[in-house]
Amino acid sequence: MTDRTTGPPPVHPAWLPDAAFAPVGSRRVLVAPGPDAGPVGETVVAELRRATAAHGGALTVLAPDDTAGDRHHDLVLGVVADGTQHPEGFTRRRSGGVTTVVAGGAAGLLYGLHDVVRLGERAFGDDHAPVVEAPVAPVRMLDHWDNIDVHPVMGQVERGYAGGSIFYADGRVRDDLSRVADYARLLGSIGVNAVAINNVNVHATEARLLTDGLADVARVADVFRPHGVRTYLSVSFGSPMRLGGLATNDPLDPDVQAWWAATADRVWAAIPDFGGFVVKADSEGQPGPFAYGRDHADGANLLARAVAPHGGTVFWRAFVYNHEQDWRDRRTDRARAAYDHFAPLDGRFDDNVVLQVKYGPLDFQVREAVSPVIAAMPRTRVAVELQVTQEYTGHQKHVCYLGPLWSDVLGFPLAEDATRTVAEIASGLPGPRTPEGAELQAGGITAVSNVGDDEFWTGHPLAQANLYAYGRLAWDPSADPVALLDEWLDLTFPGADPRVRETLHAFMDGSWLTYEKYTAPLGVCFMVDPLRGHYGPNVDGYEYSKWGTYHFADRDGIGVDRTVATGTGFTGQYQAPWDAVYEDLATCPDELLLFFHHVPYQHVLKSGTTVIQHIYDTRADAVDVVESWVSRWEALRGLVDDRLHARVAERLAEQVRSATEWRDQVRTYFFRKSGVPDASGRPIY
Ligand code: GCV
Repeated sequence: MTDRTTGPPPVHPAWLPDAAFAPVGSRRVLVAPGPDAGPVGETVVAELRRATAAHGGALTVLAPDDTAGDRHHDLVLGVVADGTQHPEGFTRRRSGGVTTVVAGGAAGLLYGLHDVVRLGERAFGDDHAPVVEAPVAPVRMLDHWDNIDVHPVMGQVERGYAGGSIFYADGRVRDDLSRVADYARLLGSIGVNAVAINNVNVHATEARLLTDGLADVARVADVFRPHGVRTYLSVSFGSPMRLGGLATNDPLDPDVQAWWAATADRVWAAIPDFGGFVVKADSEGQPGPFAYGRDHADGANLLARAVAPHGGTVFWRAFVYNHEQDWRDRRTDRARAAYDHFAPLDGRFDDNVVLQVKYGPLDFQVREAVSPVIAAMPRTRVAVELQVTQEYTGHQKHVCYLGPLWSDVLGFPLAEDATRTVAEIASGLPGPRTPEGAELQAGGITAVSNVGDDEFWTGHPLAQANLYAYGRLAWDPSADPVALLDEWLDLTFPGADPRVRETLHAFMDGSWLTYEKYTAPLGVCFMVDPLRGHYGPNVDGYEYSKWGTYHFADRDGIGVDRTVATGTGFTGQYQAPWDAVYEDLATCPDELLLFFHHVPYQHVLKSGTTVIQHIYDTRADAVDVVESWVSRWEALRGLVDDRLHARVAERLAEQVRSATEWRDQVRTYFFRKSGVPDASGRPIY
């Protein structure tokens, strides 16, 4: 189907192919961006111009002093900045055969336009009452773990599975930022409004973005701005010594404070709408305040005070733990670390600090308990951090649609007697039991991006759905992730044979649970291969290492006792009722059993089967599922773009191979450990 001669293949349009704009572009459209439209308003006009030119419609752009005239339009979009609309929100209605979008500002106009694009023909159907849309979280961010230089172990994009960086090449910021512009357009269409453009592990070259590289950062910010996206930098706590030649990085040292203040002045002079800094301090070898006997409130406030005069924000990561642990030490529990470090600091952070907390207490596992830190700091702005890049979920070689995982996390009722969800905490929204007059703090929702300079953006073309779902869930955490999958399918494959949607929906819908079933069981985590960057099985890969992530399997049983009664006490970090629910074997949910308890292999799950038989059965069943995808995908040959078909086919073959390896190693490992035969009689080696 693809007709191409020479040169690099065109970049895949992801969920914004021209055809997705046909329902809007074929109509008579009026847009009134208003007097303060700015670059985002210009983007809206440009999108409509492009769509109407491609699909035979007509566009009228109303200057601020014009009146609409008496011509009939099918779609009318405008800004009414009178405070009745959320500044990033909009109201859509259909009446008298006209669809109207009234936005609170230019960003809302952009989001309203894409809302209509997503609805397609349905936006032009029967009259309906106004639908009010506004984002739940104020900041909806993507973090890039991109390096300028190619790191010898991690490559250019740390935990990146889609080629090189879209921002950097040949040791500097790219001259040609057209891929960044395409990316910015994709992000604007799903409501992402913030991007940090370099790795939180700040190496020497990237550190200089903060000083010598500012003109280049300003060029990147210029590209994001028209799509409503603010630019942030990851910065090193060690910058005063590294870049400023100071003798210390001590947060209480006046010279250090002056250095950060002067640096922030220069940043905002170059980029007046710059967002702020993301900081990984005292974490996996990055410098931090501990070296000076200071705590993380001292550290975060140092930067916060430097950026405050400019309206900047500091996203301070809570991923602080001992990465030099002795595996023989059974009392130290990495899961406890973030709470132990940060919960006592609640109330000490400045207003422009956001504590960025990974969704689980370990590290973006396929199944983890939700981090208790998120609920532990009511006087601190908290952002929850997700991982779109598939570090632990198959490196974008495996189909693993993560929408359902994030939906579970964001909707989890972690606080206030299980009435206030993670998304509500991150967005500063009250739950039903929030005390009256409580001051609620909004942090935001953030995630590690999964894109690179690959022609499909994400290596595995179907991993585009994860980026899409992330943006849509950050906008509305209550959205149904399965409906979001369908949205993505409809936009990405507009007008395709219905078998394309059916087949892809069937694969992707439950693919996270399928992945879970052939990898580490029942919330025990890890078992991934450290030597292949967390890809593929290695049951004992982390068992005798310094990283603090153990499963403790022996001949009798498996799991980590994190109870207060007999274990590490981690369950005690949860608010009611979760402390009690997780503490008690009888109430702990099956899927997290081994995260919280060490149990015998013959322990009977709520599902009625034993732990060992569950391990045997689910691994085998999951591989059967993955194998069934291959022929179903083959049947779509000719119905989707050839290159896309070939890429997915190649990745599916690898998924089958890898899932089979997982199945056979995990089943065999536990048979050899336990000596318990598989009641199903399936082969074990
Ligand atoms: C950017 C995990 C990853 C690291 C990552 C770290 C983090 O440990 O394996 O690559 O570093 O998380 O989130 O800072």
